[in-house]
Amino acid sequence: MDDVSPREARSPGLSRRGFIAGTGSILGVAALGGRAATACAATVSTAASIPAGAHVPVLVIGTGYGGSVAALRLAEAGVNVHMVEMGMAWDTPGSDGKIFANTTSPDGRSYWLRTKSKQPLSNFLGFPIDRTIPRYTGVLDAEEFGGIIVYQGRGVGGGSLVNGGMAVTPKRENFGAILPSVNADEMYGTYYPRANAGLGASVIDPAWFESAACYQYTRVGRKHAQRSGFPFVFVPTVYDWDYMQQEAAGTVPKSALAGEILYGNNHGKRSLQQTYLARVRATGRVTISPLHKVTSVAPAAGGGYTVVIDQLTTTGDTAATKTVTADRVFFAAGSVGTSKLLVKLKATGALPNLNGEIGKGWGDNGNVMCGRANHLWDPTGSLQASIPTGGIDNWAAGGAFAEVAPLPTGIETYASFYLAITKNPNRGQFSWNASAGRADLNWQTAWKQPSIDMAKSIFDKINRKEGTIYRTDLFGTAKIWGDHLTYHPLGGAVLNRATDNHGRLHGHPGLYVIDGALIPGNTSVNPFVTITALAERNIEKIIATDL
Ligand code: FAE
Repeated sequence: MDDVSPREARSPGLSRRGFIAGTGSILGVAALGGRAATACAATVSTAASIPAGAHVPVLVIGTGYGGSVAALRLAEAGVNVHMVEMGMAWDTPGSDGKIFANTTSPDGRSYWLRTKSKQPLSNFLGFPIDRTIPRYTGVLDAEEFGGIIVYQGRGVGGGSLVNGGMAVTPKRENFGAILPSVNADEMYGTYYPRANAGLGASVIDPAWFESAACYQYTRVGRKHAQRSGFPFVFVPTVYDWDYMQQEAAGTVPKSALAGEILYGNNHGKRSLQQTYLARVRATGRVTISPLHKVTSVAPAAGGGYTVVIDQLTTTGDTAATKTVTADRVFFAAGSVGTSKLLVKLKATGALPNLNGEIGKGWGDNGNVMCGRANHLWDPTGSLQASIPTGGIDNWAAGGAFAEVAPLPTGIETYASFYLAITKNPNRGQFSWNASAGRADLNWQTAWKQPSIDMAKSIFDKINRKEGTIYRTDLFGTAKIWGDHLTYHPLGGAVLNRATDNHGRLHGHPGLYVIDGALIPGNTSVNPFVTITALAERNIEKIIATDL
């Protein structure tokens, strides 16, 4: 099987061999069907992944934003790094020629170890739209806790594989409430610009926006916002706008204009694979083991840390358990992944000196969704670019920032759809459930009520002004609010509480947190730029003082 992806073929100077270790072409056979997915599990190569008994200077758990920044800057400083990622490499097309499945036709590639899809919008016209899929180590995890479903990316690139690409820097006046112990001058002078450059963030060409059929839904959203007196703002994204214009012209394969987003974009979106991780790869100092899940970190007898890793098959079984040693370990498993690991390691005595802040300060970034039913003379368009590019800012007055989101169904829905980020003050806590052998989160669905109230500060007013109503058919029957989920988990190992002011975990020198777990529950906008900028800030300090 050929393990050179189309992207690699365009960049022959950079070999992926030896960088992403041990996946071969698992997806090549497996992407589409249950049988193929099962059959291909046996083909997972163990040849080049991290060997049992290895001793590495730095081990990074997870390959999302925090992990990619840490790996890049450490490698540039001359340190060899091994990255361990529980999800797949996502570098090889399936038998349909595509790496990722389309949003409208989920298959095994779409969900992490589920037999039925779990779409954020579960219904349309009241009818359930989830479908049976093969159980497979797919790209989107809908992780269910007591009162909330937390959506997360799984694979090399973490959340960048599945997210909407909205690259938003918070307003400076809000920063003090987001990360109170961090110097805002440094963030806005150095680290936000560094992060935005590294991520490839840019704003849509306003002239093209005004004429593009695929952004009619956003123009309608803007019109309604402005008629009710709310500021509409363009937000930067990491999508390649030139590519999208070519999609619209019909000269390249479509991605954003074919509705690709939630289960990955085959073209156009600059995920971490095309930005930070491409640079990581070019250093020649970093290797990645996909389908490897860290289950334990504990002090090693001779110094450093003993790390236990399960190697997974594509049906989620453990093919091998490996024990390695690392001088330093960076937790970059995402807010949920890092929190779950740390509460377990503290409670089970593996890392007994972690402090009492572990697991605390978790928030959902105030996420709540809703749709509005427009009049028949106010259509939002049958062609909708899957990359949102604008939002309604009512943060100061009403505690809500609402992105004007697409409903890329391919048909006219007469719906406006929104994901609101709100100033919800509620915070959850992870704790170790010893009898069940898992980490629990104590979030309650009722804790979303402040988010609903804040979102209503925008949409009740717009509905009154436009003479329109909320859609009640998207999250069930007769249910207005998508209050059962978040895309933006944050916190659980909060900066300057569970760690020092640069992410060093208290109690165990050489252990660091460098992902969304550091941020106490809310960023006032979409979070990945802030996660990236904070990681840039922290790793610079850690390299200068600890290594
Ligand atoms: P993350 O990117 O989640 O990476 C963590 C990685 O660690 C993952 O690849 C995991 O598979 C891996 N991992 C977890 N546990 C283990 C383990 N035990 N062993 C090995 N590996 C492990 O973390 N944010 C925006 O700013 N703009 C958007 O438009 C946006 N849209 C979104 C849409 C969706 C559907 C979703 C799900 C998220 C969206 N986000 C968006 C959120 C954003 O993707 C998220 O905040 C970041 O990805 C979090 O970055 P971290 O580095 O914390």
